[in-house]
Amino acid sequence: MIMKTTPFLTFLLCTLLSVQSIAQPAGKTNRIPLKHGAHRIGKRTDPDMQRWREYGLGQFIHWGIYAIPGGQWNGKTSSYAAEWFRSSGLITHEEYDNLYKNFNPKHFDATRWAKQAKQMGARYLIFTTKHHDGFCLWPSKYTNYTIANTPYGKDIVKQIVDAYTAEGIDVYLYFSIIDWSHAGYHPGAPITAADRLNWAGYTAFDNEEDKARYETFKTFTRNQLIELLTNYPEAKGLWFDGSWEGAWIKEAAWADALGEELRAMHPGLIIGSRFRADENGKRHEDTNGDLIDDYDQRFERNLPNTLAQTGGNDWDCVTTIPENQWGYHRDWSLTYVKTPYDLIEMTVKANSLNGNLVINFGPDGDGNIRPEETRIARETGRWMAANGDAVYGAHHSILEKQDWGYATEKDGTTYLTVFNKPVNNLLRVKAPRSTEKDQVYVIQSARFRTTGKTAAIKDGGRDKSGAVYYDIVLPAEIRKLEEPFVIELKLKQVSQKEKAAYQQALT
Ligand code: JFZ
Repeated sequence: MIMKTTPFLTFLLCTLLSVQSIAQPAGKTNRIPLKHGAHRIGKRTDPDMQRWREYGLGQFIHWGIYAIPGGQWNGKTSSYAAEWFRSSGLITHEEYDNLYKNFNPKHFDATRWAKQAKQMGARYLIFTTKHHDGFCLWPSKYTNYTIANTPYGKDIVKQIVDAYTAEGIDVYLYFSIIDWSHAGYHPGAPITAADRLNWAGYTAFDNEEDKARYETFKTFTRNQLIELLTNYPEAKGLWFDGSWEGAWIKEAAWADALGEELRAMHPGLIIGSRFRADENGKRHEDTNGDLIDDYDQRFERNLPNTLAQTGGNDWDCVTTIPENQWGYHRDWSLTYVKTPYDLIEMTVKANSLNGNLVINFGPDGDGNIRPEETRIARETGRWMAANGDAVYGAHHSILEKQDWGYATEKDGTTYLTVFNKPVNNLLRVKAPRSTEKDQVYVIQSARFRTTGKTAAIKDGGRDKSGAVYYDIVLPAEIRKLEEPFVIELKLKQVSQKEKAAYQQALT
């Protein structure tokens, strides 16, 4: 049958088709050509990125002149993020911009910090070289607003890079794209939903003067990044922040070229997804849904719950210890403060979903790490030293998420990290349906990491899906534990007949 198309039918068809393509996100088959989207589909496979993937746990440090007020000024306390103190309303900009003249952290000892991070079990550090206020912890040639012009005078970034590198902890440089100290800096107009739909009509600047001044800021930003990689070649990567503002988003092409330039001068450089947007203003994931740059930079509020939510990307997640405080705040009574077990749970969860967790510290204005953080680092480290095999280099396991906690897998061992101990002391493990025909999973061996003892296991039956259940019996030494514990399992796929033999041997 030949269908006659009338102009009206053509119009109708076109409308339907175009509505369809708007309503559905661009799928893998319907790719939109991009100049400044992701330059690679899928994960990096080189040794530097492989090393990144095995870190498991990292430390973040927010340090700068905001540590001097520590959230308080003239007897008043602000619950505002301490590192944003300049905008808190408690201090004038003039007062804040002169704080650096008193920055003299006489107790600062980079080696002490690095040894503590090592003891905590951190394998990488992200360090604030420059936060939104623009103050540089290294003696940048391109501004006077640096550590060189404080009473302290010495290069802090260098001491950090040297001390952490000496402890075998890789260093990543945090760099804020927002810089309130630079005359050419401008946030641009905020990106609105309408801007996104009509990109062509969007302008970051409504006057030529701001636009011209922003060019000086771009040059300054490029100079500083090249300077950082030149001065600190041991740094493994860059962690960008403040890249959400309109003026920067509009610079997609320029930022893309800068990223390529930085990669060329520093082979293996690792850059997260918070550096640049694509030409449509899309951040993190480009217009086609592909991750921009090397890994997804997440925050605790979007710690994923399932592997599907990670999009199969490399990712890490940074977290504060008190709520929403990254820089030093004198008063930690204002919000909930995470415990070492909260942080350990986030760490194990992240690794079970193929990500790393990064715990933030905010040292004070004298260069001390506060006692609460020291205690948290020590207790986290004590647990990591005993159970780190469940984290370092361990990734998603074939076990689905279960009530008792999280499963990770490394080199054929499955690690169950138990956060919720069942009151009946039978820890039920569900092994999925086998991928081999007529086979099931058996537990070949199970061992409590804390005691080194083998676990007794009861057969827990199976369900219609073919999944098999096992009940691990928790003995008295494990029942009385008040901390998360790890069970090491060896799982094997066997025939039903062989399963019976295994079961005999185990119980
Ligand atoms: C940014 C900064 O403004 C803040 O001061 C701190 O340095 C932090 C690490 O980064 O704040 C953010 C940015 C994004 C999210 C949360 C805090 N987020 O997407 O959840």
